[in-house]
Amino acid sequence: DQPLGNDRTATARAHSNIALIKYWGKRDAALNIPAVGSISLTLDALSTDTRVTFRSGLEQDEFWLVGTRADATRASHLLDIVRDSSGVGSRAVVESTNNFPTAAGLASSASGFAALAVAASAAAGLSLDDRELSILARRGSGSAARSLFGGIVELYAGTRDDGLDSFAEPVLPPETWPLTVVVAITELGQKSVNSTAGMGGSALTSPFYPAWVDTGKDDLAAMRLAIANRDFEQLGELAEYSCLKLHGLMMSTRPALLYWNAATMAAIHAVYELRASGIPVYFTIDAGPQLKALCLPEHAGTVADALGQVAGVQETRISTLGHGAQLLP
Ligand code: 2P0
Repeated sequence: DQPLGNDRTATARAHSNIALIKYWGKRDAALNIPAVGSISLTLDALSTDTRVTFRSGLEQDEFWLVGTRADATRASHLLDIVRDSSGVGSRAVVESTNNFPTAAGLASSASGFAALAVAASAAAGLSLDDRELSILARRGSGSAARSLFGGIVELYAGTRDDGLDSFAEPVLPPETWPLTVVVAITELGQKSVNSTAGMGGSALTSPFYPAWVDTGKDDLAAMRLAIANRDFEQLGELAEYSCLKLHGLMMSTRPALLYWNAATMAAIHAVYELRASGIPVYFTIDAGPQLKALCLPEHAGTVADALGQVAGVQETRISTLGHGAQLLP
């Protein structure tokens, strides 16, 4: 379809990511500044393509997710920031597709807002550097700041009130260390409590929240060291620790955030059994019931087979580390 003469359009691709050291909680809700830093892996197998078209005469922003009109509120919030800094006044059509089945409950605000930030800023004629793009993506969703970059990535909480020191940076490029992630999907369809609401609840009600924020820096430092030493066992142990600490925080929130189902728990035990049998594999779990197993490429097939046999696991998907967000021609 040919854009109209006065359309400003751009398309970008970004990959999803999973955190090894988790982000949960904000120090500024309006500017979406995280309370703790986080470290993640960008995943090659899960990506979003987003086209943004600013079109004069449109009355409101439109968001189309895999061909279906969806709520544009959060996209509009990011588009407003781009309009404010570029002088482009028009509303926009945002069209997003995923390279994975959207019904599989893997739809990710990380890849979505990273692709939106890159496409919207380019369509509006802004030339932002990587740090500015990461901050823009963070305004849409904290985890999206990390999807700007490939490989292993750290998002800083920063200390400034304006959030200009809360951005992500690459720690290791994807080719440097061939880490592999096996995603075990235990539930088709996204039924999770929204993360923004969930983390607000944790900050307000969990007695564990102050300890979570206090200990975050130590976890980041330990993970940075494990990465610098290419120490996979240390990386895996720290990732499981951060994951279980996060879920302890979630479970101690009122009302409780209990994201696991029976298959999630069975998959945790399958990972323990694989490890007892000598295969170095570790798990992490986000704000949902899917388990992600971290391993080295030579064990990915064995890990995927074992997780695929766990009662309640619907399917598995193997991912290597992916590249950062990019504009598409
Ligand atoms: C993470 N999660 O570090 C953690 C672990 C989920 C569990 O980042 O409110 O969707 O949009 O900034 O980025 C999910 O939170 O939250 C998340 P907002 P986001 O990956």
